[in-house]
Amino acid sequence: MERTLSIIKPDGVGKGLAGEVIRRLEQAGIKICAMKMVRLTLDHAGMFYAVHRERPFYSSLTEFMTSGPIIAMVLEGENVIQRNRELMGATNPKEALPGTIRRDFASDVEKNIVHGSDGPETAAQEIKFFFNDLEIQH
Ligand code: IDP
Ligand code: MG
Repeated sequence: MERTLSIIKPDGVGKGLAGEVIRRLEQAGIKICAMKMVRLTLDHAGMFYAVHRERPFYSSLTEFMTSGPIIAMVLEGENVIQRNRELMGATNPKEALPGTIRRDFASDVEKNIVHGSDGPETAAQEIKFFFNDLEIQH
């Protein structure tokens, strides 16, 4: 059994897509074992995306991530890291497959509706960033 962190980004919440994203996760048989709505500060967005610090889009990305509330979720299931990434689609919605969340709803490569951890180590780190053990259902 594997866990991953999913985020509905400010554009997803703002466009009223939280229900649609959650519906797709549930329909895929993925268990949601934690959920909260938060608004990140610039410091927290910077820490969350620290791996992208040197990238040209870092400051725009971190500002975007603070532009409104986000919904963070812990997902659980077999191979859920990869399965969530498949539901999300490629980072750039133009390259994402039809039927994926990003292809169906994202406006551009930055405002791409959802985040999903990319591997077991980042998943563990990212889950800890948002949730303590008491907040995660077993
Ligand atoms: P991922 O979210 O598909 O894992 P990453 O490469 O980890 O993609 O990038 C993190 C986030 O940074 C993306 O989801 C997107 O919001 C933003 N981003 C990635 N590449 C670009 C870019 O070339 N221009 C603007 N924003 C980008
Ligand atoms: Mg990533």
